[in-house]
Amino acid sequence: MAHKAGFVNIIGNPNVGKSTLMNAFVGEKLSIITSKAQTTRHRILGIVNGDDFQVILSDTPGIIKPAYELQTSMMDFVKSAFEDADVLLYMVEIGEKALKDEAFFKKIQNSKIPVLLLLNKIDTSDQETLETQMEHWQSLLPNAEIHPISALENFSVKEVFNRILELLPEAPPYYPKDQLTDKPERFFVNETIREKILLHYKKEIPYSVEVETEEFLEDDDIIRIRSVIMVERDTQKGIIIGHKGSALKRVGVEARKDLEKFFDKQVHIELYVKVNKNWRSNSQQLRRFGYNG
Ligand SMILES: Nc1nc2c(ncn2[C@@H]2O[C@H](COP(=O)(O)OP(=O)(O)OP(=O)(O)O)[C@@H](O)[C@H]2O)c(=O)[nH]1
Ligand SMILES: [Mg+2]
Repeated sequence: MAHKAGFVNIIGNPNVGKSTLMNAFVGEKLSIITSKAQTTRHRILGIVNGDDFQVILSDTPGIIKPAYELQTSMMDFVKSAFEDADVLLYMVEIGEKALKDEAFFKKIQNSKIPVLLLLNKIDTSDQETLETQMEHWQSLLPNAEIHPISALENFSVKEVFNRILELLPEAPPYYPKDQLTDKPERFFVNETIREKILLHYKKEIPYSVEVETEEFLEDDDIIRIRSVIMVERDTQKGIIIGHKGSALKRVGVEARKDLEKFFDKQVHIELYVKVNKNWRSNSQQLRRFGYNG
């Protein structure tokens, strides 16, 4: 059989379950997941390899109207996902009406490539709501193929994957067949730490944080990691650290446990907190953290 390969890019509003779906396809926790919007800030590749196929999935940030430069860069990642897609996975969740950004929605409506509309979180819905929602989306996007799924419960994920394989063009693999992602190890360290911050801190704190791993030393039996948690203001630094360092300690312990699973090795983490004033609006800093800036 001929070899098939291509880019399958997942886009949609914040918090609809894009990262959950990518992880379900890949079978690894490549993307962090939380119940907060704007969890994903990058375009992250997850590659699923088979003897006669290579599906290159892209998880992307949820679509928003940018208010500061970091968010502009996040939306540039979404734009790039429109440009190279062979198949577009437009994810919505039950109850949602339309994409908040008109321009992006028009792009989906006018898409020349196949669009699969994934109606996610159907585990939270009844049959009647589901049918109404399917009609609603079919009328908005007559060219899209609608698939009701639950990324969390792994419902219909396999069926969608098989449909993707049918739609992919014949092509040789773009990446080595043992490659799982385009991101380096340090990226997953940064993201795991950021996930714990999203989970345990409130209000603007998670959105003011970036993580940078300064040291990643791998021995035969242990990985030694030193990472810096960057905040925008002095007051945020105190909040991150917490009473006698207890809050920061919790972040470290939980991140270590996840990373030990991810790397299948013992992990030691040292965490520091630094103030990096207004990094979210500083092009130079953003580039340093892997955004376009
Ligand atoms: N009930 C239910 N919850 C889901 C499902 N898929 C994802 N979730 C939950 O929805 C929340 C958001 O999931 P994510 O995968 O982080 O969503 P996302 O679209 O990547 O979010 P951003 O990166 O912020 O744009 C998490 O709490 C998930 O557990 C689903 O099929 N059913
Ligand atoms: Mg995400």
